[in-house]
Amino acid sequence: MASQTPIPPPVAPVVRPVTPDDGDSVVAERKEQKTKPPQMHQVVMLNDDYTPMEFVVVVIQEFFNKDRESATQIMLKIHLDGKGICGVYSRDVAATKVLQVQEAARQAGHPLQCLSEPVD
Ligand code: TYC
Repeated sequence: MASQTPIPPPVAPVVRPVTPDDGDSVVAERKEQKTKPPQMHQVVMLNDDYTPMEFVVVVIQEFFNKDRESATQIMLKIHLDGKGICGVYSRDVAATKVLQVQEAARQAGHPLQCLSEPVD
């Protein structure tokens, strides 16, 4: 019969004595939990030469919840400046607004364009 290696007796764990603080100790401080507000995105509408003003006003009213007066002001700003902000939202909501506008424009056969971009 093969001789078996004897199992060594259990070794007691090394317990270091608690030493007094020598001044070199570093204590990790718990960081204050700071949740940053989410990055907001603005939906920018672009001017073009073909989309009727009335269509743009209705789109701004419908998808950006503006009254007729505000929607008209925004449309005129876009018409004059080349682009304008229709609203500021979380990233997903802004992306949805862009899709809604693109789909409405496509259905109506207008080249109206808009995009979403992070607000600085
Ligand atoms: N420039 C267009 C016109 O004269 C009107 C328009 C305004 C088009 C805003 C797009 O985002 C736009 N019919």
